Amino acid sequence: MDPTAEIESGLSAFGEDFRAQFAAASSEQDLRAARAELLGKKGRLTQLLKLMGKVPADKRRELGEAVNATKQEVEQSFEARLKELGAAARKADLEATPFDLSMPGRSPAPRGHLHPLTQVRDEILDTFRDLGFSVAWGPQVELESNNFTKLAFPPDHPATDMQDSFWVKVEGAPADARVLLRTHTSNVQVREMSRHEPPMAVVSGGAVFRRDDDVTHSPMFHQIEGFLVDENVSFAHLKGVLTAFAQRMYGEHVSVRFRPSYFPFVEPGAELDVECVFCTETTKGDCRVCKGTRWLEVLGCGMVHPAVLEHCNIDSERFTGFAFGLGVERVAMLRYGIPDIRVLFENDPRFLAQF
Ligand code: FA5
Repeated sequence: MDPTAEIESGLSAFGEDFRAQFAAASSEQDLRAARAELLGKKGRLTQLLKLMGKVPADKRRELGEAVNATKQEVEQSFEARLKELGAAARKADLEATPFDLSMPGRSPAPRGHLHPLTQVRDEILDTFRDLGFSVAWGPQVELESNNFTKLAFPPDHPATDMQDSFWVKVEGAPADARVLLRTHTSNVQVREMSRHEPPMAVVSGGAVFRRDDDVTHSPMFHQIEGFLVDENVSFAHLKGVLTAFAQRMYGEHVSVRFRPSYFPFVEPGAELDVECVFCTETTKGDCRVCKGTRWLEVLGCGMVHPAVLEHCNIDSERFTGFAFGLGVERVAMLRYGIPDIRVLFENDPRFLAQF
């Protein structure tokens, strides 16, 4: 075919096609693809232009102008369609369901916090730290001598029984070095008093173990232990420190009472009760927590038995001291009205999230 005729017919077909193609493009992406197909390096117009070299010189100018005019038309038509598509997209956007800016956002993953028992333990330790006590820690696996013997437990005391304590078999240990899971934190008394000279004021906390299991007793629970040894320490000091502690924990105006009690490692021994903070005008006499007694038992205490001081190489003629111990679970249960100790160890997030 004659190149001039070929270009002319190509241009006229082209003129009809591009309008149809642009009109059919329903997105900017489609429209740009159609344009590239027409005007791009391998596009139909470029192919026609390649024939220009074969066109006789006298026809070239006229034909060149026709090609340029077509090219311009394509560009104009492209721009017009681009505007149309843009306007349509904007209209669709405006007519779409609007964003609800008042909708609550997605909340971030919940943050964890310390276990309620750890919170209570730290609060008690902090209270004594403020009163001038230093904090010490002791092992949970302990020698019988530190847990019982040096604390003046008689060898036949029921607490030393297989039924009450968890004894640990240590291969190759001498027969007189029996080992158990500590039954209280009073082992820290023996360890600290054996290591340091008075004066000393120490508080400690941690897990202890007993063969107990009911709604208020768990085989593993936590205690806080405190003791102070110096010259001329009397029961008045014990009362002053523990009353200050009770007021800090349960309120400045809370009443306390000391009831005589027995522990082998103190003499005299006592139990500290605080006035029930759950009794109200309506529950009076029928309070679920204190069972109508109006008092809550908080801790065991007493003057350190001279035998304990001597076992730790402290001169009991010169030094005296007081000691106390309390159950952390009991404080937490009383404070939060938790009726069953086991929920403290089940780690149910529905329970823990309440603290
Ligand atoms: C003692 O353990 C003494 N060592 C406390 C002491 C220290 C007295 C220093 C004097 C001087 P007791 O066995 O009463 O005492 O235990 C203290 C507290 O631990 C109890 O009042 C109770 O709150 C808590 N407790 C005892 N057994 C359990 C248990 N199985 N589960 C949870 N708490 C318990």
